[in-house]
Amino acid sequence: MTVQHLPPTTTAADIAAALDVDGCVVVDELAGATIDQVRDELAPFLETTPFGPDSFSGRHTRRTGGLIARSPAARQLVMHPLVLEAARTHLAESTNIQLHLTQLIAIGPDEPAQTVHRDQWAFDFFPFPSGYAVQCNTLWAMTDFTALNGATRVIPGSQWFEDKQRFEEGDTVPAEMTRGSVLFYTGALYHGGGANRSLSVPAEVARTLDDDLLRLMGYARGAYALGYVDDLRDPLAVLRGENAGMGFTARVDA
Ligand SMILES: O=C(O)CCC(=O)C(=O)O
Ligand SMILES: [Fe+2]
Repeated sequence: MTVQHLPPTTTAADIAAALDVDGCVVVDELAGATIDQVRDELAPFLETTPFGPDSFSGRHTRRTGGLIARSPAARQLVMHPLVLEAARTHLAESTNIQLHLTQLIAIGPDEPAQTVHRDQWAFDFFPFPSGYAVQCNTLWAMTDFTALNGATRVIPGSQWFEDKQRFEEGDTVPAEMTRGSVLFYTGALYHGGGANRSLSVPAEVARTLDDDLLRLMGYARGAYALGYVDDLRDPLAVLRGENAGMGFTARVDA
């Protein structure tokens, strides 16, 4: 079970074909520099957005809406010709299509995985006939999506499953993708936001801190058998890239 990736030179027909089979597909690095503009334009709004009010929205997650008004660059993503053509092809049974909502989602450290769901349940849980596409969603990666930092979890092919099913994280796979890539998925696909298990201080920030502070933060062995990395290596040495050749490769890259 994996998520198909298509190159940015792909066609709407290929995206729609992948959606028919898997219910989801990633187009790699389609956004180009627009993603930086969107990030810059939305940064002040994201900062003042409160955390979610419930576990579905995510109590460690910020959801900034109204992107059409708040970010001119986001309009380019919404109006991307390939995206629109793919959506129209996927939703061919409808006379017209309309934008449902826009959101910048920032899943914070320690956020657990979101309940696996279908986005078309937004329509009051109306039981649409199997195979009838009502939504074509796009999730643009503002940062790399990794299994560790909360990449969206999907069940490829699940658009054909029975409605109102419950799934666990273990039934899903992460839609990993690089920044600027976009995940398309149909409204019937079972999916959910991933748990963000990355550290609250990313490694690139940690590397700028003093050893004493890092040791206090946990980059230290707590006791003989507590807190070492792989072959009894000191966590601070691993962060600093020392002893890198010893034992198997450990990565502290979150
Ligand atoms: O955050 C994500 O990756 C997905 C969020 C989602 O599926 C939703 O809020 O409906
Ligand atoms: Fe969703």
